[in-house]
Amino acid sequence: MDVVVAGQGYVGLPLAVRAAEAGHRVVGYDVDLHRIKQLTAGESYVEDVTSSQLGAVLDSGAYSPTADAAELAGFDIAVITVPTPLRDGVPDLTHIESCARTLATHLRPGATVILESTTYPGTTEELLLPALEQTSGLKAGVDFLAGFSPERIAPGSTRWSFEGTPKVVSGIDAKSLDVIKGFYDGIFRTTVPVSETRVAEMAKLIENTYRFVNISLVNELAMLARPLGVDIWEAIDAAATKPFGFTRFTPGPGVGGHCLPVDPMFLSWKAQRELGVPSRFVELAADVNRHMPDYVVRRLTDALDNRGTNVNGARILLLGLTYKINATDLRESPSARVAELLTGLGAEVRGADPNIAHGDATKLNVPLVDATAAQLGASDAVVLLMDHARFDLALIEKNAPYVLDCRNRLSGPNVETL
Ligand code: SAJ
Repeated sequence: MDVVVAGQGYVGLPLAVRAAEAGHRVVGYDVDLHRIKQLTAGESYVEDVTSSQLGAVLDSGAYSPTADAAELAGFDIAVITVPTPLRDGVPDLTHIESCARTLATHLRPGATVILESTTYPGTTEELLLPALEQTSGLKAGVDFLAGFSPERIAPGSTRWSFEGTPKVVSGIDAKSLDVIKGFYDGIFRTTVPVSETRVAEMAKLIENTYRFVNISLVNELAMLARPLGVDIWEAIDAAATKPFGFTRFTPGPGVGGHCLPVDPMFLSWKAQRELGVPSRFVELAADVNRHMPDYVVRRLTDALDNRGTNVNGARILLLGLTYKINATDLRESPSARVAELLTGLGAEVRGADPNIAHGDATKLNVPLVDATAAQLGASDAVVLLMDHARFDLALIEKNAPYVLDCRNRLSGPNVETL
């Protein structure tokens, strides 16, 4: 079939390439001209798609990237995988709306539109369909089909492959579900049909809200355990030996990324708007997670005080600036807030992260250095925020005068854990 995947990011590009490999003729549409230039040159910027995979579907003609909306004409299936960020705590669905209107100019009777972008329950029915109908003059469920299928990309995951991750699918009616399930059955090993689109929209939010709330729980327990004289890390490891009814989460310097800090807020925003009450769990979890950088800085200033060093003027080295271990993404990374707070207290802050290019650190306003013995030894304190595999942990233990270890990876008289 003729397939359009609108949005060629970490969700859209893997889907477009897998659909091309499954035999579809795929147009990868994105408004970012630089991305289209890279894709046309066979350069993948997404962990889950190698440049050789991209090159193969480009060479076969099965996949063609474009920023020209005219090339969307004639699609049988269009999948929307555009960002849905929060703007001042409010879901920003403008990318979905503008993409839907662009697709609608080429929407033909019998075609199908699928939304994958994470959003609040009701978006497909309340926003996507009207945008498609108003611009095309066609009627959903009569002239064209539609549905929602949440993305479940775990960037860089070695355990779950793209096609090996079960895919929840839904349609606005039985015919839509049938066509949408058939499309994904050709790409994913398992599809999970549900009765309506808002169930699929809600399933995605449940997945990530569950994770967000439980991370905030262990973060709060970490802050309580220390004054109670309990090693929270050992206690969590012991709890994790329970083979049922428990999932292991670990404390950290905060919750970053473009999924977890965002997705649960869609739920709370929708509940507040529709029901007049927010989700208290989500609001509390957000408060706890949002303040973990403050807790890290408080622990650090206490440690410096105990060593007779004033945080004002102290040389602090932050290790691991991305939002999660072994990631390259800086979005919503807690390191930015930690650096901002320490700088505000007069500390001289530097950062080290082998996963990011020195040019990327400008977003953090933190000078980047390498985690060498000299840099470690020249610091008054070191904070291990993300325990990237590329860090030499023994070198850190040996050379840092003091380390606040937010990941429980180090040991020694100069090491304290979160
Ligand atoms: N974090 C903790 N403690 C934990 C787990 C995570 O502090 O026990 C922090 C991480 O350091 C990071 C943030 O939470 O700052 C998010 O980490 P994450 O492991 O959830 O990674 P993400 O944001 O890439 O989440 C994505 C999600 N996938 C999708 O939304 C499709 C999530 O549902 C996946 O479970 C996760 O990937 C994954 O498992 O890789």
